Amino acid sequence: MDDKHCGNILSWLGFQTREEQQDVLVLNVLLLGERQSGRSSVGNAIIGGHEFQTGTCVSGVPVTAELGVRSRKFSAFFRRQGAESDLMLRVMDTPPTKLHPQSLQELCTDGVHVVVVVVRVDQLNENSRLLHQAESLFGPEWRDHAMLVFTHADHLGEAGLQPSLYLSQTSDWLRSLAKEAGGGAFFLDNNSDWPSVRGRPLRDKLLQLSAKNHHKALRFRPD
Ligand SMILES: Nc1nc2c(ncn2[C@@H]2O[C@H](COP(=O)(O)OP(=O)(O)O)[C@@H](O)[C@H]2O)c(=O)[nH]1
Ligand SMILES: [Mg+2]
Repeated sequence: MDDKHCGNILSWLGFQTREEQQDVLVLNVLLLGERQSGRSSVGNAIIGGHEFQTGTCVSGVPVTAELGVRSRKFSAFFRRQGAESDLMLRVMDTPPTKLHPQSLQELCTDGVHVVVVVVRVDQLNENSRLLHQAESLFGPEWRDHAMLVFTHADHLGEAGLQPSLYLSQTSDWLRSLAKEAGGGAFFLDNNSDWPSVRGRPLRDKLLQLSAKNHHKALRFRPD
């Protein structure tokens, strides 16, 4: 008898398979960032695969301008109330021009648990419009659900610059956000390791941050 039939008979007899017993926590993660900031690469690290297309612009047109959601379930990722629990991450990649609350709401009807603001360390980041976008999508409480991810951290390493020194010299809005964001700041080198490996600390942070907010989701404000 194969496992499938075995499972059916067990559930017919009233037993639950391991899969059915397992608790699942679903977290919705929204990525915000300018074009070429490394947003899709961060999405891949979080998901632990190559789900989002990444790359450079061709004649100023990005390789993908779609609003995309990718999900992945991480089995037995953590324990709660003494039992193993799965973590299901639903990651939304949002090209900056497609940030309409209505379409985001349709993709994510349960709201957003964590907002990941993606910024490159090797560019001047004077413009703080991401802050205004996030604020108009969710209101001021979004900062409790925010995490700042600096990509291209390999360039800091090459320049011999410590993340703390970089933070002390970066734009005011980034320095304040790094302090105020519930999940703080995280430096990511998307060139190192496999997405599944380099994403692990990010997934841990996302889970910690959401737990700090009692897994409450932010709701989109109407237009
Ligand atoms: N050196 C380096 N390149 C990166 C890093 N993150 C992303 N990239 C590259 O930057 C380009 C744009 O990344 P992508 O994730 O597509 O950016 P998006 O337009 O914001 O979605 C791609 O060629 C990536 O491979 C990083 O941490 N270091
Ligand atoms: Mg992209």
